[in-house]
Amino acid sequence: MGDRRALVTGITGQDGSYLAEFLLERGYDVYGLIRRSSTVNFERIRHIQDDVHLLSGDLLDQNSLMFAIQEARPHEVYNLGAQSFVPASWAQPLLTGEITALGVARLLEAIRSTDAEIRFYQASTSELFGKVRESPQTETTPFYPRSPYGVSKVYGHWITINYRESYDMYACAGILFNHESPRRGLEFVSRKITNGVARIKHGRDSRLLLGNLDARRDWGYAGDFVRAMWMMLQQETPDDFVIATGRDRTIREFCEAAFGSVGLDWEEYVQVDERFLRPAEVEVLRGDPSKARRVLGWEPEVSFEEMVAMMVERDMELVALEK
Ligand code: NAP
Ligand code: G4F
Repeated sequence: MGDRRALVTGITGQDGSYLAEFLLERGYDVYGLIRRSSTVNFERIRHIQDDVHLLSGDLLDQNSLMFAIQEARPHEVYNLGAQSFVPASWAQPLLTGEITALGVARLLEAIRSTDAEIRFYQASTSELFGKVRESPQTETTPFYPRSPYGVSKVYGHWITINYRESYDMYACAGILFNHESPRRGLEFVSRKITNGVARIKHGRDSRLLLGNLDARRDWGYAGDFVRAMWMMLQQETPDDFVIATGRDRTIREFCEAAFGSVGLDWEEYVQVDERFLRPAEVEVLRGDPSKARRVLGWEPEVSFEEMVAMMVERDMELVALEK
């Protein structure tokens, strides 16, 4: 048993799995909230499944959050659970709001009524900036979200700050820019590309259909970004931080790096398909992580090129194993 206990919502997701590993390495007792599903989706946490405590619950269900807090008695809660895929938020705007916006308030209420000393991390996002008002974006850049997901995250962000200011709770929001890894969901553009590269290289596919190739993102590595979440909760006073690499690239450049890492020319395989365009696009995101560097001492360790190579390599292995 460790001295510190942490509860992670979204533990089955990309970030949840890396954060759980990170906390276990630091001797934490790690509790993870799992929502019921008819098929098991523990792919990302299978290797640590016996080392963590899994609790049944859902951000839609207030009582389940109360029980989870009472059961885990955590010192720290990391709220990573969300409907996190931007296009799905146009298809299901109300559900996205229930989970990604009101889910934050439900969890904060569960904490406040159980033990207001618990430290809270909210997974805020660069999608808050949307149609950006200035570049690069900092902690003080005004928000202009461009999707029901972004709008929901604005609520999650402000309710976190509001609970800090209303109840003196230790609640932080990390405004994280896009971060990727071999565990990224297949629907996000980075993994869609690296998986596509592997399928093409193995002769399983002949083309890759994408949407807007001109969009720009500030892509970092998920393993580096979960470290920043923990660092935020170790400060004397709670605060909000932008976590980013400070460099943006286009989807084309991502394609060039991914296809290039296995000796392919992306332009021979990538085609634009209008089905993947969005009703309102976030054209460009680039964060300024100066405050995180200065106050937290946080620096990313894995470069863009290393991350892309790592993702392609893993997808090459996975596709080779597919029957
Ligand atoms: P992800 O892979 O999509 O994982 C989302 C997690 O949320 C999954 O574990 C999912 O569980 C869980 N979840 C969904 N609905 C839930 C509900 N009703 N109750 C409880 N849990 C629920 O997302 P991620 O990339 O790890 O991102 C983690 C968090 O950071 C999210 O809040 C995301 O919006 C935010 N964020 C991500 C990025 C990024 O670039 N990755 C950047 C900024 C912010 P199931 O496995 O059961 O679906
Ligand atoms: O990889 P994406 O789907 O990520 P997006 O929309 O930036 O959101 C991710 O990062 C946010 C942080 O800024 C998180 F809050 C959020 O939860 C999620 O993790 O799309 C990136 C860009 C977009 O501009 C999109 O239009 O890639 C463009 N894109 C072009 N073709 C595509 C595709 N995106 C997807 N998913 N699929 C395509 O075929």
